Amino acid sequence: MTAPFRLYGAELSPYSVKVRAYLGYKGVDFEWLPRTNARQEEFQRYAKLPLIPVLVDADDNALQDSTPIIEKLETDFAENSIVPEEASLAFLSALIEDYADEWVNKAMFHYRWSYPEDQESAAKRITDMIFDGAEKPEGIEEQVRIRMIGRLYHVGSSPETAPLIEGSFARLLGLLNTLLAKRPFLFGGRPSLADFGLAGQLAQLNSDPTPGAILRAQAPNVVRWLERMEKPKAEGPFASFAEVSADFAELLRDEIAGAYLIWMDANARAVANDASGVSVDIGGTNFVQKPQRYAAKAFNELKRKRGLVDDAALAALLAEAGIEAILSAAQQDDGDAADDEVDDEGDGDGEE
Ligand SMILES: N[C@@H](CCC(=O)N[C@@H](CS)C(=O)NCC(=O)O)C(=O)O
Repeated sequence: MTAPFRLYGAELSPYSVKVRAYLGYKGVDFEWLPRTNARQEEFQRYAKLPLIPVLVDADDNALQDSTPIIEKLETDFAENSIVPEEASLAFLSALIEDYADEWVNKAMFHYRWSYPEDQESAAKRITDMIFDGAEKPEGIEEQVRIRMIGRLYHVGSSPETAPLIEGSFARLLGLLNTLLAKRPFLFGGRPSLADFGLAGQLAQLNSDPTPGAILRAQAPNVVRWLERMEKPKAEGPFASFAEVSADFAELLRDEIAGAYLIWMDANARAVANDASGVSVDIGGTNFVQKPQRYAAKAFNELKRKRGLVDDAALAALLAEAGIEAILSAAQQDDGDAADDEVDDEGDGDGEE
């Protein structure tokens, strides 16, 4: 792909903000284009699916989905790589990024659309962006609010699952706050793919009233890291796997094996069986939601990446956390079912 780029996105879209921070870090020339009503036709010309972000290059090639966008740019712009050279650390980074995209996103969507103060704040900011100074139609904020509340089921948020989702968020914050007291970024002196994925989601949570107050009260190191992640700069090299792996043991066991991968596995099975819902026990909570094809595809991609790394220390860390068991027992690739599917997409934030 060739610079300069145009990035269609939104301030309230975690995946858009993730790609924007990444482009800034790589120092490539790009223009940030909020998806306003006025730009809708232009946006639709490039978007295969009605989702942001969309990245368009100087030759009018368009790319969608934040992870493949970043992976493609990494091959074209190798300097300041966000992928640690050690394959074991690179796998941890990819795993944590996917956890952010597919699981932390549930907390983001849950807080934004479950509590009145958060709903009102997000509905106002989204419609401010869409109408971009033009007069808003009567009742439009309320329409957005109602529409997004109706989509809580798509991510599995309900009064029954709220304690699980909120507990998961609190646990993540505690672990990250400890980790980021030691280093500027997750894996050392420079940001990795995992930093960009997590910061994309957590910056949204920080901007919403209810989870933002929790972040500021309980995780000051995370708040400072989020500020760094808006325009990240390399401050030193990546650490080695041996230096940092123990710091991730709890996150891998309690969050990644204990919640996210249980859900990813159940979701992949539901998608393969064409089931109408996913229902799975996560730590004593019955977690129910609409199957998501994109997450099933991401799960296959994760298994593929795991299969590429032959490293005894990584295998030991993942086995100890209970991750190897889930990844190896998980069912076979069901192909590229997610391509061209839109029915389960678009629950990343609340854009109209
Ligand atoms: N897997 C995609 C997810 C993109 C996504 O869900 N985008 C949301 C905003 S964050 C969206 O465009 N939703 C459409 C809508 O709300 O109209 C990625 O990584 O980029």
